[in-house]
Amino acid sequence: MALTEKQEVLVKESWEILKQNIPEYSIRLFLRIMEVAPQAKNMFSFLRDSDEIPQNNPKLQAHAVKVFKLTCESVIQLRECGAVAIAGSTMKHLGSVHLKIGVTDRQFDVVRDALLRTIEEAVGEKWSEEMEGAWGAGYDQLAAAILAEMKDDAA
Ligand code: HEM
Ligand code: ISQ
Repeated sequence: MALTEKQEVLVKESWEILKQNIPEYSIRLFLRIMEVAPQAKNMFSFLRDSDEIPQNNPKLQAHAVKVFKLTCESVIQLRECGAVAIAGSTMKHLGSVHLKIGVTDRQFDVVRDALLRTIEEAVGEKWSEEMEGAWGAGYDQLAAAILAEMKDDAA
């Protein structure tokens, strides 16, 4: 799906809002994922040993930031180049990390939904169908690229 310039602006705007409160949105993102897919908790090395989602865990926040940021970059590239152009080495690395952990296709849907709902909550009344479409398209491209690397790696 081709994205509009306005959608790129909307995504950049919402990223600015997310950036201001990473500790909180990181936790929310994880809580949402765990609600739908509790078994995913043990996949994360920094969550495995605790009963709850740790509130002030730098590793957790760093991971969540990467997910938000990569998706945001993916939207921008999709707009500018019509495709995701994250460096091949990064994609290969992400493919192998997720393959090794055993992430499934369905879990990509869970994370997608959790990501969109977290952004929706963060931006409040600025949320719109256009914004959702942009973040969703960016995520889909990124997820497809990671899944392709995973299948490549597995072969
Ligand atoms: C690790 C991004 C989807 C579970 C990572 C890392 C990044 C990342 C950047 C860190 C890699 C490193 O350590 O160098 C993404 C993006 C996704 C995605 C952009 C979707 C487009 C998923 C899904 C799951 C998942 C669907 C399933 C629940 C994990 C786990 C780790 C990881 C368990 C390892 C964390 C650790 O213990 O260090 N991901 N991910 N990811 N991802 Fe994802
Ligand atoms: C997927 N991969 C790595 C880190 C993550 C953090 C939050 C939600 C999903 C993630």
